[in-house]
Amino acid sequence: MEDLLKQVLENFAFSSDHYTIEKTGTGLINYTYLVSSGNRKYILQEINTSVFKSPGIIDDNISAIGNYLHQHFPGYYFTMPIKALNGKTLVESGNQYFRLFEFVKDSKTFSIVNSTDIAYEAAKAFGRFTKLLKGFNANQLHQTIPHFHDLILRQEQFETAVDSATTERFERAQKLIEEISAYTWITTHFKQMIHDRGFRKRVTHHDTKISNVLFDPQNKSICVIDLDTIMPGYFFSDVGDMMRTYLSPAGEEEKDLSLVQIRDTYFEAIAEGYLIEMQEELSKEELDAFYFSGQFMIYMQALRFLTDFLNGDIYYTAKYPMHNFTRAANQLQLLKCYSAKKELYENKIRVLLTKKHYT
Ligand code: GN1
Ligand code: MG
Repeated sequence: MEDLLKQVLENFAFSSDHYTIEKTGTGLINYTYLVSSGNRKYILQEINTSVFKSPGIIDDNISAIGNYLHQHFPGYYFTMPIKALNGKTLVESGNQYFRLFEFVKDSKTFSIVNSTDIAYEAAKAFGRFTKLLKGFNANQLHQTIPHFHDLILRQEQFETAVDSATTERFERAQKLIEEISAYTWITTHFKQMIHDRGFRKRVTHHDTKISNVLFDPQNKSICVIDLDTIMPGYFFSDVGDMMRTYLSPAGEEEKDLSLVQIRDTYFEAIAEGYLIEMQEELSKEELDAFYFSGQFMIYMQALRFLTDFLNGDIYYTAKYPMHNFTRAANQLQLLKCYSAKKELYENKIRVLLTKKHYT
């Protein structure tokens, strides 16, 4: 591997005795390295091509968006990959694909949200991203993963996995399969929503976990990162993934389910941060679905983890035998806790929307 990385970096004019490489990042899909050279740092990333089958289209999307933002909002910070010596931002080496980013100076990321100010900042950053791109024709973007957040497809994939699982995996998961089936109505509801004209396709990030926002030393957001799944999509993907990943003090890896909880003030922070940017953009139908966003994303992630467990851990990196099962159980617990808040949270949104200036 080291030789391969060396070879890749040569494409960016790095000479091998002038830098060090270490593995970094918490993503479940791509492989990320921190490259240090003198007082400069870079992020080198290998794209996982079993997930992203055509890496070139990610590159096209990022440059289309980057160029638009640069032209219309020159002050907006957007991380563009660095050009290699041949002028390209995507480097292929032995059927593996890499890109290099400058490490944003003095930036940091969080892996868990531990203050409402951080949740607010992140939600505002993702809302602003979609808002600034409202004049950009989302349909010109490629689908980097076709049907990525199509819950109808995820439901079908889950049902196929239930039917084709080994007896051992099926028996281990049987109780969880039964419990998750009580939430199939979420897929039915999604189906109705996407046929409703009130729901618009916009430029959506599709992976709004907290580690995908860079913060400055004062804990203000600098920019959003991890741009691979930027595609046309619905606002509820982004809002829902924030609910999924910011509301609980324990993340999706937590095995002790009693630690999975929902924090009301974090719900408020997400809603305030996102809506300060996006309230004017969203239709009445979309605003009405604000709370549902969380159910949609938490349910979909529970399905995806359980599907992968039933399929024998072929998609998400599994570090121990029951890893994807445990992740699915964690997400189902989160879904139960979140669903218990329906009335309270729908009311919070109603109150928030009646206040004109809520900063
Ligand atoms: C994957 O690799 P990462 O952490 O950026 C996944 C997301 C899931 C997430 C769950 C392309 O994201 O959809 O929400 O894991 N990305 C892809 O942790 O499948
Ligand atoms: Mg990602």
